[in-house]
Amino acid sequence: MRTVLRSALRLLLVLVVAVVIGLSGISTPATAHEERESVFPAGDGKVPEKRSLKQAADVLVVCKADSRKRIRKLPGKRLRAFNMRLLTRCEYRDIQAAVDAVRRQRTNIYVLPGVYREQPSWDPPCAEDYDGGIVEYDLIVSCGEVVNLVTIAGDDPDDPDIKCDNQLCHLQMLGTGAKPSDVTLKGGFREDGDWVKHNGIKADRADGFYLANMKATLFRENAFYVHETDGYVLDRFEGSYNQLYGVLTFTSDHGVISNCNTHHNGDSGVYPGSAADVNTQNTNTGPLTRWAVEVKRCRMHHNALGFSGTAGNSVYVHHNKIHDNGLGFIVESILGGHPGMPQDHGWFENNKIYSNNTNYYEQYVQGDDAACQEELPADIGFEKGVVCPAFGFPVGTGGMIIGNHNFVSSNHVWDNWRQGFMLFWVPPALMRDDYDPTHQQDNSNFNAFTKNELGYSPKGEVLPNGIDFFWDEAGQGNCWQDNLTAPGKEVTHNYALDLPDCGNPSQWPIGNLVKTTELIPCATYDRFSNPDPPACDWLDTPEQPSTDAGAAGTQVRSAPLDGPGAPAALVAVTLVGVLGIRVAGVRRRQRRLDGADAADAA
Ligand SMILES: [Ca+2]
Ligand SMILES: [Ca+2]
Ligand SMILES: [Ca+2]
Repeated sequence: MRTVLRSALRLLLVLVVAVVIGLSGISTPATAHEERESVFPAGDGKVPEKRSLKQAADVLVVCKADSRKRIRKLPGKRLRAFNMRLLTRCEYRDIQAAVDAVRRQRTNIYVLPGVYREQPSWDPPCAEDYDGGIVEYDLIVSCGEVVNLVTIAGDDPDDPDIKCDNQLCHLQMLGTGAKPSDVTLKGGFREDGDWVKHNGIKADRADGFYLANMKATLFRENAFYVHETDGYVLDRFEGSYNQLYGVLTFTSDHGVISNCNTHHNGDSGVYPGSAADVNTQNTNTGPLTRWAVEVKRCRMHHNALGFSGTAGNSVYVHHNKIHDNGLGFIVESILGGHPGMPQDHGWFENNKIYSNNTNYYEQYVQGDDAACQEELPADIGFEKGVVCPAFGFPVGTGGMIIGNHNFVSSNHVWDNWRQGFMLFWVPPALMRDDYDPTHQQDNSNFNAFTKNELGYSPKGEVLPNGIDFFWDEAGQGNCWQDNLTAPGKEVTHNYALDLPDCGNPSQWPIGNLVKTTELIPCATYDRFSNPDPPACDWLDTPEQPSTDAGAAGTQVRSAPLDGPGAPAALVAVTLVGVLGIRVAGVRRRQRRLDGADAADAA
């Protein structure tokens, strides 16, 4: 009987969802980056290890005219001597020129202190016919400059696999300064005010790529980008002031992203999207023994999102500081077009996740004079810290999970004014155009939140989260256990009962649609055409919670919404809500038209 009811509910839901789409004209959010069809690498590679100058098969050196001057200012005699020695071997003024000169696998390229603009990559003859569309791998090989300042492409486009086989495999690119910013790759803007380039450095099918001690800044999309690559390390780098990501890795495996500083990016600081789906058959929830990428000892701050991963599968994220973003981190199963859906097996441990309350929507996107609405990218002020969020996500949230088997343990989480963690279900039919009825509950199940320290800083200052845990009551196998609070406080959450513990995790796959449908209006956010979606409160700054919040016995919980009439009531609520959005949307369009008429008349 229960099964029948569930199936009926599921069908009803899919129908509602279909109606929602039809009525409201919601288009599912576009992916933040237009990318070619991508596949996972074979997964037989490994994380590369740093090579010394002596261990390299070949050594190439890149420098600028003023490198000598900069080297003299470096701290430390040994570091200066090392740089001076390399300077005598310098043959290239541009990083791409050195990459093009590589003749042997396992080459080390040393990049000496300087600011690299890579002018030869700006308008090469091969890019003349490029129309701005999706860039296939063939084009990356023949003319990576269409989108990248520096391209490392390791696979022969004419062999059938995506495995690296040319001289660029196992390439190491090493900045030689004292800190990443001593070697800066700067995109920035052209004279006409447009971006110089989409990406800073792209490693494409470049197995074994190792980059260290560099900064890349001001790109239309990403500072660093690793794609279809098995085995890579990005260590000690800064990625900042980019319209999308500080670092993006996509359909890649055996990665390490470490010791980084990523800030002021319009999507996220660190984004391992569609990470290799290596645990898709694993029915255990962490800790893991195999992961696709390890992200450690990074600072991700003042981005729209600190860390994100659409289909962020098997990401091991630990010992990072994630703070002062709009949203601390998210792994999700929302956006279509990402291999490896649904998301699964993130492992988040020993991170400090705090004060993620920065509202870039109000600051820079909404309102008539909003900086992000400037026509020319050069006028927006990215280099001064203007961040233009690419998506509408709940400001004031530590971590948001829409996926399965995520293991969230021993993190320190405080001062996130809306909520510490948010566990959520999204309907695949609505978000990913996946109408297979058996997929409709493919998230969020078997997630565990254990031993997290909530609502106080490492110094012991009481700084509560709005609530510690938001759950939409959906999914099976989810549990919360042994989470710690300040003395005299209780774990706060929005569930009417006690949150299920890991001995007796959640059972009922269909959640509270009132909570779930919060997402729907917010999903219509668009930086340009819908910067302030009606009925979406995610983009408002939540009030700072009082330090009295969460005192034992003062728990505020939502009223239970169950009983036999509930599903129908919820569907009705959903429909009414959606109609509301539609009406509001029509009104707004009308207003805009009126406004245009008025402007014409004037
Ligand atoms: Ca190939
Ligand atoms: Ca190949
Ligand atoms: Ca997956």
